[in-house]
This record gives sequence, C-alpha cells and structure tokens, in this order.
Amino acid sequence: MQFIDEARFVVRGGRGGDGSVSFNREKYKPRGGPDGGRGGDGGSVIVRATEDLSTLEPYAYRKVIAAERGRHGSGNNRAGERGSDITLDVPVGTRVYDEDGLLDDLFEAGQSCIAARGGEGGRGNGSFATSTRQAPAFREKGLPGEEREIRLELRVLSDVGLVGLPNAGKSSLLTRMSAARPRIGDYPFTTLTPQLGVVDEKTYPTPFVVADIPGLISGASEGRGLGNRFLRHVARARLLALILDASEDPEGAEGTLLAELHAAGLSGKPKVVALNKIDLLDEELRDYLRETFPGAIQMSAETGEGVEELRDLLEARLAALVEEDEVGEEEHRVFRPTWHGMRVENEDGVYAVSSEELERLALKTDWQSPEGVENFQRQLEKRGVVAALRRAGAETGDEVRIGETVFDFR
Ligand SMILES: Nc1nc2c(ncn2[C@@H]2O[C@H](COP(=O)(O)OP(=O)(O)OP(=O)(O)O)[C@@H](O)[C@H]2O)c(=O)[nH]1
Ligand SMILES: [Mg+2]
Repeated sequence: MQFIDEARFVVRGGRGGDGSVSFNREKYKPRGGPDGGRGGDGGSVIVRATEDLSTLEPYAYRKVIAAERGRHGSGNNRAGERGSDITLDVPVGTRVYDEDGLLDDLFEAGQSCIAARGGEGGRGNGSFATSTRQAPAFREKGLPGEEREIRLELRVLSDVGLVGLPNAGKSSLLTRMSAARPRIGDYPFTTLTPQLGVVDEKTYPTPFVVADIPGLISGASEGRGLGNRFLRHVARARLLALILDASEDPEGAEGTLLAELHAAGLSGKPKVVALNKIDLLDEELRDYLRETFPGAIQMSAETGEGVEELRDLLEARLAALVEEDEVGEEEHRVFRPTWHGMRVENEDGVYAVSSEELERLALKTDWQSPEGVENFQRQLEKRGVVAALRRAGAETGDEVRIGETVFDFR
C-alpha cells in the first residue's frame, strides 16, 4: 500500500424518507383512522479509527461518499426502513477537518465521528391525529442529509520522532532499536515515507514507538525537500531525537534542524541529541564533541556502540514526561448546535427568519398539501414566530423567508 497522509472528498448523509398519508380501511370500519407511518432516517457517514490501517490510501481517489437514504413510510403505521450508515475506516492519528476547521481528532482505535448526518425521516399522518383533528391528511417530508467537504489528515502517532538531515543514519538507528526494516542507503532521501518501529525491551515497563521520517533540509518548513510534508508527523511525537552525523559538521546540522523545527512551531518539543557515526571519529574528536555537545549521546548505528545508552535515555525521558493531552490544547468545534435562537430581519421588504429548527420545519413541510401548510402556520404561531414577525412590522401579504423557503405572511 502507498503511504497517503491526506485525502479530501465530499461526504453526504442519506435523505430521510417521507412520511406517508394513509387511512386504515377495514371491512366493517368505513372511516378508518389515519395510519401513515414515519419515513426512515437517512444513513450517516461515519469516520472511525482503526489500528489495521496505516495509510489513507483507500480514500486517495474518492470524490463523493454518500450514505443510503431512508425508505418512505407506509400505511398501517409502518415506518420506513433506516438508511444504512457508511463507516470509513482510517488509521489511528487521523484528523478530520471541514471548511470550518477541526471536526475531530481520532487518536485512539475505535474512536469515531459523524462526518455527515443522515436526514431525519418525516412523520406520517398517523402521528398528527389529535382529539380535535381526527383525520389529518398531511405528512412531513424527509430532511436532506448533511453534505460537506472533509479533509482527512494523518499524523503518525509516535513517542519518539527521529529528526536529522538526509543520510544522518536515522533509518539505521531504527533498525538497531526495533524490528522495523526501513530502507537504508548511502545517498540522501533514502527514506521516502515515515516508518514506525516499536522498541520493546524486556527491561522497559512500556514499549515505545519510534518514527523515522525523511531527512529534513534547510527550508523544509517552507516546503523544500521531502521532510516538509512529514514534519507534521513528528509534531505529534512526545519527544524528539535529533540525530546528527558526527563526522559531518554536527554543529551546522544541529543549527539547521533547530531552525526548521522553530519555523514549524515545534521548538517547544522536548529533545535529546545523539551524535551518530561515532565509529568514524578518533578519541580526540570525540573529546571535542563531548565539550561542544554536553549531554549528547555518542553512538554508532553501525557498530551498536552507545545505542543501548540512547535507548535508555529515551525511555527515561518518556517516563518523566507528563502526558499532556495534545488534543485538549486545540480548540474543538462544537458539532452542530441544535438551537440557534431565532432572529427576524427585514431584508429589502422580505422578512428573513433565521433559526435552524424552523428551517428544518419548513423543509419538512409538504407544500403541495393545504393541510401540511396549515400545520406549518400553526407551528409558527405556537413558537411565537408570528408575533415576532408582527413586531418586526410584517403585514399580511409580505414575503417571509425561512432558510430556502419563501411564503406569504398571513
Ligand atoms: N560508519 C557509519 N555509517 C553509518 C552509521 N549509521 C548509518 N551509516 C550509513 O549512513 C548511510 C545513511 O544511513 P541511513 O540510515 O539510510 O540514513 P537516514 O538518516 O535514514 O537517511 P535518509 O533516509 O536519506 O534521510 C548508510 O550508508 C548507512 O550505512 C554509523 O553509525 N556509522
Ligand atoms: Mg532513512
């Protein structure tokens, strides 16, 4: 499978089924009661995190993903069947965005969010019977499902992110520490996509996950090289390990890496520094580096020298890090408020009423049916909309708009 860490497509919930108008006709009961059933709700599009997937490839070429519509209601108070939901499995660590921002952050397996809700089914005439209105001949129409464009963004979740220039030896180190087998080569940009390895030592209480990402070069945060696309994968690592090639200007490399991390807004991340390829250096140079990089681990992914020390340091730092909930920091948008309050505005002689609930009511109304329209009017009165329109100056015959629906004020 290809490693795809971004996908964009439209999701659409199924339309709700219409309510039915029907009257019970039994043999010896000439005037049966209203028994039109409710329409089924439309299915929703759900995004769910799973550990069985590590790429967004299944969604790379999708344009529209739509859930099933609800069936219409029928006589004998039979409700229409619900449309089935569609569940999109995505890797753990996927964030779901819509036009307005972050919808949800699926950082745990099994976590899910509704990307597009199915429309509600309309009620049948059976549910409108009252003691004073025994034979209603109207029903509600089903509501359309939600539709929006979403963007999925995968951010690899790891404990330690390896950061270094191309060729520093990151992949070699991952191979040394874990069972992962990333490609290793003596040329820059051997690693083209992030690789994960689990460091699972018997001496550690909890194994930790190390992410090896393509090498960063100067300007990576502005889009140069390959690393820029992958910087966001280390953004979620709890700890960064700067891997410097000790045999090739480690001071310069460290400067470049710190500048790129800073530009990407990641300078606040806890870090450790490792000087790799120490096998190529003599004792004098090693001493020099001990002075210039106090606290850095000197190691060689080639000979294995210092690798255990680095592993222990990583483990200890991780254990000491207070697990901060990265999600909590980001502002989570509240998904679909149900009540916006109502506002009446006069827009060039047209009275515009804004209220999500009333818009839904208008959409559900079957305007072909006089009784349906009457019911709508009654609801407007009951909710104080008529009074609000009068206060705003509306008179009989004026145009009123609720969402997409326009009608005359009576
Ligand atoms: N002498 C020596 N060579 C090393 C050591 N670690 C890695 N190398 C060599 O350095 C080269 C690059 O190693 P990689 O592990 O592919 O480097 P990388 O940082 O993953 O590189 P990119 O994926 O291109 O960013 C390979 O030829 C390795 O054999 C080391 O400790 N000592
Ligand atoms: Mg590599």
